[in-house]
Amino acid sequence: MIYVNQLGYQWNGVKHATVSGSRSYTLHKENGEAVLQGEAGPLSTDENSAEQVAVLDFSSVTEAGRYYFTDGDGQKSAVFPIGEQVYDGALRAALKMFYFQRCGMELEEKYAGRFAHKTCHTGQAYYLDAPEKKTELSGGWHDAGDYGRYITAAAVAVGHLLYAYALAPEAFLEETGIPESGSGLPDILNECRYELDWMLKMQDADGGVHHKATSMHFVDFVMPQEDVLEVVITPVSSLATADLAAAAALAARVYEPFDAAYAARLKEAAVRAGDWLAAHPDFLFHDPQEVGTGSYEDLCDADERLWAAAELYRLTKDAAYLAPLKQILELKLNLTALGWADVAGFAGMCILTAEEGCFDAMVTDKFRYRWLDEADRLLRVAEGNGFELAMHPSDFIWGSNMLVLCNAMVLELAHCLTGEQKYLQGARYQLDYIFGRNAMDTSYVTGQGERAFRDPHNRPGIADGIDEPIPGFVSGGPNRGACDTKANAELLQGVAPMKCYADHYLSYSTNEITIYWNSPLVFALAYLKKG
Ligand code: G3I
Ligand code: 9MR
Ligand code: ZN
Repeated sequence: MIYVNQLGYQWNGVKHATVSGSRSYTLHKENGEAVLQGEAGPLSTDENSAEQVAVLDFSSVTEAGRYYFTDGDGQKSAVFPIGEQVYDGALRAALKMFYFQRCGMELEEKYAGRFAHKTCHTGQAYYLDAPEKKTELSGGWHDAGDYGRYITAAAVAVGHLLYAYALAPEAFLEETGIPESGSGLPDILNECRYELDWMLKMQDADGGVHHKATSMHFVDFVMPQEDVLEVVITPVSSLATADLAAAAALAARVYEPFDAAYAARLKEAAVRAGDWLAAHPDFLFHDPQEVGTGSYEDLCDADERLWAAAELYRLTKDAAYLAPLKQILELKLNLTALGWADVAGFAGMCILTAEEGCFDAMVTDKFRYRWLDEADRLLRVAEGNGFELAMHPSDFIWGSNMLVLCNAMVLELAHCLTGEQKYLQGARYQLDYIFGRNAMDTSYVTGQGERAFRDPHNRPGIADGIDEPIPGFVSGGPNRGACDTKANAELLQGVAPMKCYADHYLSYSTNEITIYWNSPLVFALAYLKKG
């Protein structure tokens, strides 16, 4: 087999595919004409896929057009283009995904096309701790294939998106076709505001932030407006409070030039959450067992507090935030992590992109050193296999595609810090994997690429009766610990990590979608567009 990036390759850029099994290849134009023939290799065993693979370099082909490969056995690869700006459609679709996740508003046909649906989840929500107390809680994005709304997941998604905008604003000039388009705000900020407004509703007057708002159990596969289960708000956690402090402080900074009043509101909420954190120094998270939806269990809030301290300091320059920041930095944290559980990498983004002199050199140097160290490690891992993928077998966990995409983000920030092309190229290889250069021969974004996955675990996409999936959604991807009816230990016995995947809507542990799996794709593509 020959695995390719199904979205294609920039005409004048590096072009790598992966050959598997046999070394010989022929590149054809779409009409069949052979344009290049050769042997890649030598083959070596890739521990992630357990296949014999090698890199196939066809950078010499620069003529725009549509192509495919055949291997030694005549097997055809997916058809792919060589051209200009091959990712533009994917970036637009990946950002539009958040509109499709919107809760509490009708998705009108003029924006959602055939995926339009009526308003959902506008009833009053109640507090688990005080069931007689009810509140209006509409808005925000559905977290994933379920209809829950969870603060830690939300903050991370907003974090990826706002940093995408902050680092590559020129990638977001185009409107995405949402109700607020043309408001004067770039659409990525219109979209994030929809989530932020809901997040603010999850905060108490004393600054504490509730962990999640979901029904008591996951609803069946119904359209969102048909989910009439009551929404319950679970208790305040230090994780959610720190994440909201961080996301709101970051947002205050980003929205300031557009809307000073909104920025002030965000700042006030962030500072109030920061005050709550100072008054509650202990870890606080109680996941009520009677609420059977996602837990987003996380046993350490030091990294969330670190992100909050960094953003609050950068926003306010109040020295009170520096002590916790420096204290936490003494701990052994993964300073480049950008996922829902470990967020210290966002503190890194904040500190490393701040104006000169904002943070003292000790802090900045530590992050810079650790960031480049990690980026170099990723490059070494990628160089060691024929997919040029910066993953080890143990990295194929639930949501492995998030790891791939966050690795791309780490490499891109390394490029931003140093200007070194090797980091940018490393990031491109990670995107090659997402778009089909992988042992599943699958593009993990719906509607993007000839062999894109089609059957995500996503309630509206299943209940709408439409054959095609809603476009622009990233799959969680291969999971060696898969645990659903379509992918599990028994079915996957002896299956290589990169192949522990089932394109089936029942496979929530390999094929669900979430906001924080799409958001790093938006970042990665936006940064590449900027280059
Ligand atoms: O981090 C450990 C790693 O150290 C260990 O080696 C590995 C071996 O299994 O596991 C890793 O932990 C995994 C963790 O995700 C990593 O983030 C767990 O096994 C795995 O069960 C856990 O999965 C999470 C899943 O919920 C179940 O709790 C996913 O990350 C998380 O994205 C997912 O989130 C759900 C929400 O709860 C509900 N909404 C949908 C959403 C997406 O599926
Ligand atoms: O739809 C749910 C998904 O969002 C979660 O990630 C997953 C794991 O918590 O659970 C899904 O819901 C399933 C539930 O756990 C078990 N019964 C079937 C539900 C739908 O497949
Ligand atoms: Zn809803």
